[in-house]
Amino acid sequence: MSTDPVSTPLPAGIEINSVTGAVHPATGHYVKRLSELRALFQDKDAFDIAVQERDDPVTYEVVEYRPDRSDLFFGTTTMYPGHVGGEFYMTRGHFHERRDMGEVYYTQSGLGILLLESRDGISRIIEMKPGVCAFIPPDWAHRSVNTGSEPLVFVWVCNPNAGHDYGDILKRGMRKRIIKTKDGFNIIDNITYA
Ligand code: PAN
Ligand code: ZN
Repeated sequence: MSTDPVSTPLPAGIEINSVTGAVHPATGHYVKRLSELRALFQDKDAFDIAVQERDDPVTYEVVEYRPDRSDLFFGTTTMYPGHVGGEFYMTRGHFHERRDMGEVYYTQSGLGILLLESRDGISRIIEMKPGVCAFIPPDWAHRSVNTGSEPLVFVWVCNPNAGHDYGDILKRGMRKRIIKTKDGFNIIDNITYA
């Protein structure tokens, strides 16, 4: 096999700031504000008040480095701390469109929970803390939750063709919710799971 630069990407070293999640150079970036995440939280009254009182804060942001013509891409997700009516800030959560493609989440800073759910409804959690590299098997839904008081920053690595399927999780939710307690968190059943 040749390494024709026209058909294969070249090696690159990308700087990742483990505290801010900044990626340099980056090829893409988006932010999610709290108001975009209403469907996720159980307590809609607390949600509406939180959006207004907190001035619709950025809840998480995603930065990516996507080489052309590669079978891998990676980036960071930075999740800010907070909760809505005791339910910690979380990502939307998704399955991959490609059911044969998993992912890796490597936590850089902060504390959280990676909530996983198989198609047949098995729930698993993986603690997110610096040094823990989580393996997300193909066809497991995944959502991250910041249970700490600092930003939760993790690096993810995936196939660029994996795609995101948000529909199922958005419609029915996940089976578990992560709730704030006096000195940590609790995992409870989601009573609105459809
Ligand atoms: C991650 C997620 C990112 C944001 O890059 O997309 O953490 O979470 P949501 O996409 O669920 O809002 C990933 O898992 N990519 O496949
Ligand atoms: Zn994913």
